[in-house]
Amino acid sequence: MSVKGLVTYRSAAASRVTLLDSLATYPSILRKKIKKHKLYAGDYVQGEIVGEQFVIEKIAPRKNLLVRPPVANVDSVLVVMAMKSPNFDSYLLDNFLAVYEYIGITPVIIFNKVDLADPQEVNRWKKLYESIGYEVVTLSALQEENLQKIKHYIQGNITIVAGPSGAGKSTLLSKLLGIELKIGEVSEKLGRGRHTTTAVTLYPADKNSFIADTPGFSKVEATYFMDKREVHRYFREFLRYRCKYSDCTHTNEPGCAVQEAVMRGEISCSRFKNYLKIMQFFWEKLDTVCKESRE
Ligand SMILES: Nc1nc2c(ncn2[C@@H]2O[C@H](COP(=O)(O)OP(=O)(O)OP(=O)(O)O)[C@@H](O)[C@H]2O)c(=O)[nH]1
Ligand SMILES: [Mg+2]
Ligand SMILES: [Zn+2]
Repeated sequence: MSVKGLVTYRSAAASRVTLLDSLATYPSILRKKIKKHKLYAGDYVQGEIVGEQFVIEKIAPRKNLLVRPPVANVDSVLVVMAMKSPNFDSYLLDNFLAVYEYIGITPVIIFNKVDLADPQEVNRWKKLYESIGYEVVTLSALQEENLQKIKHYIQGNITIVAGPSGAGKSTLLSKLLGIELKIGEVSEKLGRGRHTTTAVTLYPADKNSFIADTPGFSKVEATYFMDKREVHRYFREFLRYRCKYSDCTHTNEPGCAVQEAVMRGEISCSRFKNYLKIMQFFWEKLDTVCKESRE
């Protein structure tokens, strides 16, 4: 009998499939005739249970595929940033946001370690990103403060927890799921000569909800994923303005409505500075427009 499942574990050497109704999990193999097909965590599959194994016969078309870590059919991304220790880095966050916008997944921003941070500063950043249109949750994973606010973004979804190293992703996931994830040691690395593959596990959260931890990046560059001339499309608030040229990159073009909006204080200096840094463009007006008093 053919049954449906979800690939909840994938490494270079092995995979596991979880049945969605019972959550029973089986080691899985690909049936001979699709042996050459690629298989990822997050793949919805159809197959047969033979003995103790799930034999995959069919892999459903993917709606998306994230590369680092490799997970298919991602519905939701939580970008976790520490507000302190390490210090909040808006450039890193803006790069993360642009990348997920580019992939087509609206990220939810999680500001973690609020127990260590200045509440006013946390609030300032929260307001800024909310004004752009992002959902922002502030919490302390360690002190289990506000964790329930995240449930809403996980329900019924395949979610990945992303963000820089040390942000508290593994801590958050451990507390949320009530499991013991080894902090800083969640994704096992399999050395394969010069190729290193990361194993991915999707943990069951709520009903029909699965969530994956990811190894932290210390650096994410939007331009690694997309062409420089495209980056402006993934800074949401820029899309509210119509420049003289429809393909304006908001750098050296005349009649740039985005630069005018920065000058009027409608677009945050922090965001525009980070954008210009990605574009590696020097705007001579930046220092006068963005005085210290403006974020
Ligand atoms: N004070 C405080 N510390 C936290 C909080 N969340 C996590 N930490 C600590 O921050 C450190 C890093 O936490 P991890 O959960 O390993 O961070 P990570 O994002 O998984 O890091 P990588 O796996 O390297 O990407 C640990 O020492 C945690 O105890 C928090 O809300 N408050
Ligand atoms: Mg971790
Ligand atoms: Zn422009």
